[in-house]
Amino acid sequence: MLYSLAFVAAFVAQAFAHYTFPSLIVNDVKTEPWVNIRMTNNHYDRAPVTNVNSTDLRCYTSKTNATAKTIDVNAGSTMGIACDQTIYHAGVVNVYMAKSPDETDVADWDGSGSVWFKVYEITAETDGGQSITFPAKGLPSVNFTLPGSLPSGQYLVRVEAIALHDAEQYGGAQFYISCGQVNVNGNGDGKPGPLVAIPGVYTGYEPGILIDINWPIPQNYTQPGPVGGMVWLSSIVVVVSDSGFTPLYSGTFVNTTSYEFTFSSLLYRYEVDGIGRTDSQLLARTLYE
Ligand SMILES: [Cu+2]
Repeated sequence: MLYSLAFVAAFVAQAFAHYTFPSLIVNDVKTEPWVNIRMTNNHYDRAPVTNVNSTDLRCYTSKTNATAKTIDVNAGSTMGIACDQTIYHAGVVNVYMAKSPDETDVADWDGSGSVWFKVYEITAETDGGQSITFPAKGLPSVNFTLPGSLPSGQYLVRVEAIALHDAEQYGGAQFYISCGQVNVNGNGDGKPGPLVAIPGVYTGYEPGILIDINWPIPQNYTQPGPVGGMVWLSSIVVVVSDSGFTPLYSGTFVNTTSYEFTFSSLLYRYEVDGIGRTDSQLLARTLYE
């Protein structure tokens, strides 16, 4: 009898240590569980996805085949994705969105292809090896601002809380995932990117996924996934690559010696130094500095 009580207690503790993200927060109101978010396979046991190559890394609905009701949100507003309890484990968070193709109701769309862009992240804080902390740990929800330049239309919005407490071995990171459906209203003319496929975005060997967070204390932390934040260019013309630079964005040429681009809703104009100089390096430096 004592033995079985202990077993039950251990099982309950394990289930409690896991979590799901069943609700959106729109206009400060938390939606009912699994109404605007597709019910995930783990809605009962809360077990995470650990195989980054699985289709379940996307929306975790292979068994439920769930769809959801699409809810209106405004570009530029703050919304959230709520946990059923709090984010219990040490780890980091990414929020991705993907716009459903024209003429396709997002409720009928699976989010396949290179369609996902990152809109928000909560990374780890390090200080060169003295400590590592995880600001996402303990949060009841992940709240973020929808970019004002987000084009109107229907989107999947996907939260990914990556628990790293057992991540020192391959496949040990735990992905807590869900996908909501939103209809974005606004006049945004941004061009979200870079775009990635999910699964496909991770190999599982990224330094922010395969990592021992305990010992030795990591000196730094690299957030998994594409760079977030530098993604709202409404006048992208070309993507260029220079030796020594990762491929980056270029702007629209105003004339032969200047160009301009929009980033985070601000218009930037740069004068190019000297006739005939390519703009790519200059812009790359500008964005990174
Ligand atoms: Cu857990």
